[in-house]
Amino acid sequence: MKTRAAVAWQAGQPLTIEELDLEGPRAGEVLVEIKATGICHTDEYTLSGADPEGLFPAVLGHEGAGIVVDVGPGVSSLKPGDHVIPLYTPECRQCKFCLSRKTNLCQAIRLTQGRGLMPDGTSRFSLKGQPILHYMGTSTFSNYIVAPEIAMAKIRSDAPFDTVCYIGCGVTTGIGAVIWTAKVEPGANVVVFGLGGIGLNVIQGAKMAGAGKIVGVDLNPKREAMARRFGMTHFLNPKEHENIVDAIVQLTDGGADYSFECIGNTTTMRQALECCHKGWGQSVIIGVAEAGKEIATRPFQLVTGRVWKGSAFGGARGRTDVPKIVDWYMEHKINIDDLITHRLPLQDINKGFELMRAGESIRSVVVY
Ligand code: NAD
Ligand code: AHE
Ligand code: ZN
Repeated sequence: MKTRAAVAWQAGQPLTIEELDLEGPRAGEVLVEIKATGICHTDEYTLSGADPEGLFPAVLGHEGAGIVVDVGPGVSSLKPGDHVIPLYTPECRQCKFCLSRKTNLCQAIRLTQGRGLMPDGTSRFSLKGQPILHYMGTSTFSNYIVAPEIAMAKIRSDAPFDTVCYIGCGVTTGIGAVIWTAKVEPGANVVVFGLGGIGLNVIQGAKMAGAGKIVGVDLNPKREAMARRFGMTHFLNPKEHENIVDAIVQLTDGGADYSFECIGNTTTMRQALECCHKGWGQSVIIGVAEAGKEIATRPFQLVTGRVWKGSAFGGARGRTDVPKIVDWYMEHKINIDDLITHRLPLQDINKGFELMRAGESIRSVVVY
């Protein structure tokens, strides 16, 4: 069949809209009509050329929602008509990682996913016979996709696609990092570096967890009002402080119980660790740093009890946890609507990237 898709031909170039050929689902795969997709900073990171796994030409996008149209042989958990959110972190429930119960990082298809291919080592997308690569196993910048059954969360059918698509990455990443990775307890002081599409969901998660002070740090003063609406109690702009770590330590009576880096900058990663409370403060890295970048701190920071951690997809086990987050949204326990600042048709997808680069949007959603 044919599918309209935004193709990334090479790093740093705008996407172009193409009519691609899409092969049907093979064993264990499903065909999904994507109804809406968010644009996450990770798409921009890969498009920029900074992702060591970034391959071109590819169909980017990993924050979608849609409807199953067809299923391949052996698919048992999904049928045509089911509403789904594609998962860049699948959940096979059989691999060593899934069975460990210690991580959400299912590795069943990670190798081929990182090479832009389906688990059998081939791509379902092509243009005039030239294969076009998948991305993160999801490629939600295409109106139709093929993906493995284990990489689909089945969700309730009354949830609107143009908001719950954000649960495919940003909402789950931010809220999950607080409740599943850090396990923030009531009264804890939380510091959030970067108040974009991820950081604002960390703030929303911290509020849900009953955090005490919730301190937001961002260079963009426009982020303050929105962050306060989601539960931030104090805002710090690093431009207004000689030493941001000292400012945080002073504000939090000795340091953060939990900090979250939601930028992808190795300098702020160090600050996020070093602003943590001596003896127990934990810093969670969510931001994705460019190829070649490394983090540094004095080991003394760890010797004296601070803990450095990371979180991917909020520690969520997608097929199990994503449907629950959709329920939270439908029950008005979490707010997604206010974070979606722009809706665009596919042909304007590059505008969505420009809005992100300019700091004008929180989330832009492409509606097919
Ligand atoms: P975004 O562009 O919406 O937000 C980034 C925010 O950081 C902006 O508000 C910007 O003003 C602020 N910022 C930039 N530089 C800063 C600095 N030096 N000091 C203070 N603030 C600064 O991006 P996003 O979609 O929220 O993504 C944030 C990061 O999280 C990215 O690196 C993205 O790749 C990563 N991410 C990781 C996961 C994961 O599973 N680990 C999931 C999604 C996104
Ligand atoms: N290819 C990148 C990896 C980037 C990365 O860390 N991705 C996160 C999700 S970001 C979503 O917006 C993730 O899930 N990581 C775990 C994994 O297995 O990729 C690089 O830098 O190499
Ligand atoms: Zn993302």
